[in-house]
Amino acid sequence: MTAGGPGWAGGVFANPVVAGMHPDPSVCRVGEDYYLACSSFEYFPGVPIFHSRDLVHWEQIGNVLERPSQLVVPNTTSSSGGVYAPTLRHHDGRFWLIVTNVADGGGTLLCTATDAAGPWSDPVRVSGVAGIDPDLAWDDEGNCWCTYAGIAQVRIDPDTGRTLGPPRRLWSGAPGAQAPEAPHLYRIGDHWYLLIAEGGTERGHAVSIARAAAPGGPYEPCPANPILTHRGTNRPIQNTGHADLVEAVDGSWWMVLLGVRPGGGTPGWHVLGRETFLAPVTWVDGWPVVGDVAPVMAAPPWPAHPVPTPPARDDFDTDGLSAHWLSVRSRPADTWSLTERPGWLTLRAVGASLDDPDVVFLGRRQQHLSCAVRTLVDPAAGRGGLAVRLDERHHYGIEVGDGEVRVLARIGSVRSTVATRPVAAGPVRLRVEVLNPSPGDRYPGKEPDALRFGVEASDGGFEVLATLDGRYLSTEVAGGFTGRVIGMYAATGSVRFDWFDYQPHEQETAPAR
Ligand code: 6LW
Repeated sequence: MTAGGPGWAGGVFANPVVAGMHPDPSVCRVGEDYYLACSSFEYFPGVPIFHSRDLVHWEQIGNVLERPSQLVVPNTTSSSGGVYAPTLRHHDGRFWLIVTNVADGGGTLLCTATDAAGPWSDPVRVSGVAGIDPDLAWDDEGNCWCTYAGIAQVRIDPDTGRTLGPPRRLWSGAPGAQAPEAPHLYRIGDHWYLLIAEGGTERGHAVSIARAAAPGGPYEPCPANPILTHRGTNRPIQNTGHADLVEAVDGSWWMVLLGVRPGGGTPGWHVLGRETFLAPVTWVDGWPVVGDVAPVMAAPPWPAHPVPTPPARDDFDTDGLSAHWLSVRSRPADTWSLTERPGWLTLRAVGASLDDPDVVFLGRRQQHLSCAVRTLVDPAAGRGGLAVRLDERHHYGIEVGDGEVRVLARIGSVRSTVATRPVAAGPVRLRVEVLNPSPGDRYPGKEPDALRFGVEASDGGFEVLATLDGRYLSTEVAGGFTGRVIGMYAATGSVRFDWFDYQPHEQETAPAR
């Protein structure tokens, strides 16, 4: 492996480059700065946005859809509904972000900003786009082309959202391929390149490409298609697809893509959702050739630009919530407060449990295969606690209230109180440990990980009340497009949290953030 530029430990970097549920990455470069956006589904705020100087270290700088005027995800929206697959571009001095909110009548939304960190505009609706995964590209005449899943294309006025002319079909990958989607269109040299995903976002996922002399085609498929797939392999990173290309400052090319890290025995369960990976790209005979997508990669030839790791503990001593905090569907102002008891987060219950679409939950993506999550909760005026959430029908939690700590599990239509223990009045430390003790153990029936729930004494001693199999909080079991989110919730009344602490167990391949 060749050593990279200065600052790369061992001349390598670790994939994924954005760990945890960060799928459908879209990337663009402005000078020496790179920006990346991902899907967010039923969570609020929507479309996390990242900045990097080296394509490997990414720092979340905001969310595109962070106001109710930009994002409506009604309570009728199912999990994995909501915000799908953005495209992020920089054109004419502005950032452009086009995305589908499938919860909102399939609306295609287009927002702009001069600073990628925001504020982003209220969305313009692009009503003539009849598909998910919209892309934006401009030709030399200034025409703006919106290409979307199918694969189809329509010319639009990006300022008003009006479509200009009828949509037309372009190219749909291999004949009969499942789910041609995730198109991105680029002018590179003399050609227009149409990059797509096909095969579905599960184990059959793949990336293919075609090229044409004009944005509307006719398109000539690459003879080497698919240019990327891990289907049928035993590689540790699976489901590779939904990619975007970027030219680095030095003229080299790179691909960001989604992939998953299944664990446990056959058939393998991935629990962190679809994550963002990086791969080098070279050009041979006018076609891109994608390098290996592996957990350890040869570093790029430029210097590393590490980003600050957010502190493990949030003490709730600030005026607002950090960009990585997620609520389910919406975050009504009267459901949370950092000032009601200064230095504490107060959550006020609406939904009665994590089964409910309007549960008041504040969490962050699980980004490490093994981690410990702790909180100090005061249940004097309500009942609530810590939960690991995949969706409404798949979650584990530990909550305190009415003089008792309870471990609760919901798996599909089965609900169970797994353990109970009396506690004295006053604040209680709750703890969840996610243990991935034997990565790579493919023994049939082996779980991908185990989750331990319990209470913590003030000296740090951990009293485990229940240990639960992690496979039931995986995408293979729950279905859909999301991954685990771990956080605090209120089931009744007002529940107060002094701090929330997320600690990776060891230095994993994935960079902490
Ligand atoms: C997204 C589609 C996909 O719209 O999954 O993997 C869908 N690809 O392109 C949801 O993320």
